[in-house]
Amino acid sequence: MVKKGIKIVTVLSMLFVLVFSSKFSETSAAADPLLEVSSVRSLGDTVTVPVILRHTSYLRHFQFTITLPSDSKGVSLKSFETGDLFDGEIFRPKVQINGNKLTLDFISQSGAAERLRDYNANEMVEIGYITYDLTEEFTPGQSVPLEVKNVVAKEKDDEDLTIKILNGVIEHRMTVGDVIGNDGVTTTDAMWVLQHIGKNDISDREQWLAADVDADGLLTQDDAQKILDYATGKINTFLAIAAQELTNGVLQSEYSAKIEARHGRAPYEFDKSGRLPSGLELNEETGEITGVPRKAGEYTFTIEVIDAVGNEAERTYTLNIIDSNIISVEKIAPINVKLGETPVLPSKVRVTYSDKTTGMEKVTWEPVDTSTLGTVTARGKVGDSGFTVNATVQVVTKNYIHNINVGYFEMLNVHTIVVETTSDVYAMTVNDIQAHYEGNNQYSLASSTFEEGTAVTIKLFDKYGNVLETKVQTLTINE
Ligand SMILES: [Ca+2]
Ligand SMILES: [Ca+2]
Repeated sequence: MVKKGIKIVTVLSMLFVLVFSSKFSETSAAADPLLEVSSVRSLGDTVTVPVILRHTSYLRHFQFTITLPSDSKGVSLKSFETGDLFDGEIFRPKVQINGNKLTLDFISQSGAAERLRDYNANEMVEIGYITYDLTEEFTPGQSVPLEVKNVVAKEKDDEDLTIKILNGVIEHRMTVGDVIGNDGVTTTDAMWVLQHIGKNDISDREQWLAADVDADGLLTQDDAQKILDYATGKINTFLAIAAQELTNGVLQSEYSAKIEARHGRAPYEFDKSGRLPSGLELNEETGEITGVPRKAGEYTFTIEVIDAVGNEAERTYTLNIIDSNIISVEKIAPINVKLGETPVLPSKVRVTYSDKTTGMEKVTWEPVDTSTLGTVTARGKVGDSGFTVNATVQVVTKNYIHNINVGYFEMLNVHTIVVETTSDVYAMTVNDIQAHYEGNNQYSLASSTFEEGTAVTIKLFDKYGNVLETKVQTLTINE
């Protein structure tokens, strides 16, 4: 009886794979054999990295090495545990650990090639699990690549098996979905998220991002449900497409937007269902939608993504193509607002007209709901053009910036920007140039490339590299 049950499950999972892979069958080639060293995150003092072989029919001999860069700090190889197939019964394992170099060598016990599909209908077998020790030298936000080298793979008749390699990575970050305990994604994480919905008490950006598993910028019941589904094995990925509102396209004017995948393994492949406005195209590798729209109207379409290990996700978008004498509006930088407060949005924006001249147009903003932490979109109307403009508003618990001072040394023609921040801030850039940390939560940058009266973009980051705040500052001397 038990065996029969397993068989039914196997057949169902095969059907599942068939149904879900058919969607992409037109665009993607048949899946090639793939050796995957996982991409994992950890905040603890150890991390376990699965090594997985996918889409491989036969295997007789398999040998490879996994190494870390020699200058990796705080990460050291501890042990390797073989998966069921590779622990001696089917394949004879030879495991060598030499410093941070792991060499694995498996030969089939029968001497002949083994049909791996007989052991797993899902076309993936676990070769094993590597455990690394992590010390304080492996600082938050750091990542270390795990590189696969010297691959020897033989299949039937001792022929070489061509195998794609997906190198691994260890990141000192919070695992997506593992919002408490640093003990993996469990039902406790789902319950925790459920209890924090609407409470607005997650002030740590990294924890917030790890909880928003569906990448829609809000913490909702869907996130808790997805974490529960993951913990109970119903889903095996948090791959998602980040939510965003697409800005208007204008008839006969260049359009560009970028769809972004989250929580999966790059490289990604994008596809669409439904119709894009004629003249626009989706770049299947980058997720960019570009072109010159040829027909006005409202278009709804779905973008699908498949990651490097075959997981899939989708999101539906609406894009308006309008006929306007304004052909583009200057992009508005994301802004922060404190919970419950009104965001300060620009009352005017710079626009480009169809005759290529530019000017300032008034914007009428719709009210923005800042009652919950997360990311919301502010929508504004540009004059009476029919053109709408979006701004990303990040609702946060505190102001990360205490003070900005702009100075000017006339003799050297150098502007200085000094920003006092909260202790959450670990790095700052001005126009993507790294600022210096002066101690006492103070960052500074001096440059002769800045001009009086122009605007610079200040970005603040937390210790994991997440953007805490983006601020556009006009260089007006105030000291
Ligand atoms: Ca957990
Ligand atoms: Ca969410």
